[in-house]
Amino acid sequence: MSEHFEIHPTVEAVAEDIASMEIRGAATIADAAADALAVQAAESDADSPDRFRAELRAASRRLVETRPTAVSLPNAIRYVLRGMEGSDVARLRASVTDSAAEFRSELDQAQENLGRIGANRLRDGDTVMTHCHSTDALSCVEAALDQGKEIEAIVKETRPRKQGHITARWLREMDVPVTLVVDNAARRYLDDTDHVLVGADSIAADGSVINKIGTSGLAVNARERGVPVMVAAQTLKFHPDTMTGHTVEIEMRDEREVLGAEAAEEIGDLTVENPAFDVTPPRYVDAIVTERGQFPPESVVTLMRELFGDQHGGEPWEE
Ligand code: RI2
Repeated sequence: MSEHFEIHPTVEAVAEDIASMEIRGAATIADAAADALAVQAAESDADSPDRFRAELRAASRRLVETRPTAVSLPNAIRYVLRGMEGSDVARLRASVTDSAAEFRSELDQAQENLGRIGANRLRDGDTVMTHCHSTDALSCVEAALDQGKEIEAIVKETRPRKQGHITARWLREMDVPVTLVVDNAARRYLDDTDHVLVGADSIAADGSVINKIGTSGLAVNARERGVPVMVAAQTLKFHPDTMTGHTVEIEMRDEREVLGAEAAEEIGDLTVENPAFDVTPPRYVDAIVTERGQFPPESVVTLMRELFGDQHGGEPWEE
């Protein structure tokens, strides 16, 4: 039987907030997870290096099990745990807090660099269509505005949780004119759109983009209307397991996000399905914009090999 290890209340709270989507968005989840591990390390009262490492692994497992699709979460945890080294608890503690701080600052830097690269694709006067809420995608708009370009946005509401509202709010804070449309209106408004601009929760080795449910339909429609699809995704979104044939698990969320208890009762016996993400095949994507440059989706595998090629074997949080 595995021993029970103390999980810090902050880690517990962050795990709950990720699961309930109080903390959401792939980059934000990664940032919060790294920070939670730093708290676990800083406040651990483990009396031996083995005990300290075991605690950090237990906290990591608690975080990694919250949501299955955004690979930024395990990638963040791998980064922090790989930095854990030292022969005594004090050194181990310092290595984890340093590693988490380094991860978080690289994350910020990567998003800024990505934004500048993505902004080069946007011309003065362009209109982008967004889906869901992605900080990577919005960093491209922000950088374009910094370059003095005028950008407008058509924002898809994004059922079931209407995360398009968050995008609309952020864009309005940047003074970008926003037109909010229901998801079903997207094809009609593609005629007024210069770029579809979305984020990603995971990028597979073949260049498939795993993003909020509805992205694939939007991309197919955009291709039919001749509108380019740009995916803003830091390399933190690259899914290393897909290099060895694994597929990305699609999270199924509570049916109540789609249909409330009262409405369900009124309709009668039925099945409600609520997949949070879908897979857009690479042929519908024009460019994946990362902090390392922009890539045709089919070529991301080369960069993935460079970044993850040497990572084999078990996960660092396994017992
Ligand atoms: P950033 C979100 O998932 C959306 O699908 C969004 O496109 C993606 O994360 C990336 O977000 P959810 O957590 O990392 O809302 O670009 O289910 O912020």
